[in-house]
Amino acid sequence: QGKVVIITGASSGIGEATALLLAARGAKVVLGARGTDRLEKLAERIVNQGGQAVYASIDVKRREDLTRLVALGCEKYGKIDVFINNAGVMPISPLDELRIEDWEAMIDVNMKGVLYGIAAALPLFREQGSGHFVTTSSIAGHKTVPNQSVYSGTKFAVRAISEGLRQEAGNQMRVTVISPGIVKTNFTESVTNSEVRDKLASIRDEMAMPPDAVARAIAFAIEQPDDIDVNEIVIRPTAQA
Ligand code: NJP
Repeated sequence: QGKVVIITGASSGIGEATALLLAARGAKVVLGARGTDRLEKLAERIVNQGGQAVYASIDVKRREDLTRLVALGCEKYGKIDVFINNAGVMPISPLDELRIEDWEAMIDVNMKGVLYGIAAALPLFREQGSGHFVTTSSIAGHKTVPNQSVYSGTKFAVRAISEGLRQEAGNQMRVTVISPGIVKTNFTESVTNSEVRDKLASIRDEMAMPPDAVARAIAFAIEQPDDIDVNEIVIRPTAQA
């Protein structure tokens, strides 16, 4: 209730579902992604439902965009309580194909984007003496499988970074990692290898859980009392091995 929550990757999937759920429960949400049209519609929908939302077009590959998002939240709502580092891409492929641009995109968005988010909010959280970082990792951040090495690497990395952050934060901040299994979202669209994309899409259509399920897990972590830190939630469809 009344928490100010920044969400990156808010224009679709898990980020959008989380924005809708948290806003319905009284949070003031600050939405960021590249797709301005979708953000505008989402913010409008939240406001029409009686909630509070602002948005900014940001690219998490640019550090200054994350700084701008934090500044927007502070300007509109006076503080930031939660920073959800959720934006991510998954253009997976076999390493032999040397899709270097895809590797770089995953490192830039999934890893450096998360670090830029931390850099944007950490000084403010220290100043406030409170704050909560939530980062969307993955089951792929626990175990890798063929074709997913680089994606997995970025998701292992953000779990490690989050755990280090938690240990350094002392009792001023909470740090939560959300590690979902397969979720029914647009994530397959970033896969440039059509064979891998089709296979992933068919697994998704067969068993993926709705993004709402992940949004509820995020809400659970955020809504704990301040002295309770949910460090990680692993959540997958029952049918996923
Ligand atoms: O996917 P999708 P998800 N700068 O594609 C944004 C992880 N995950 O909800 O910029 C800023 O619907 C993009 O917005 P736009 C996954 O790794 C998923 O599934 O407008 N934003 C969109 O809002 C990721 O970390 C599954 O294109 C950027 C959002 O990111 C997180 O869940 C399983 C951006 C992606 O939404 C959310 O992904 C798992 C940039 N440069 C982990 N690039 C799963 N779906 O199965 C992208 O284990 N975005």
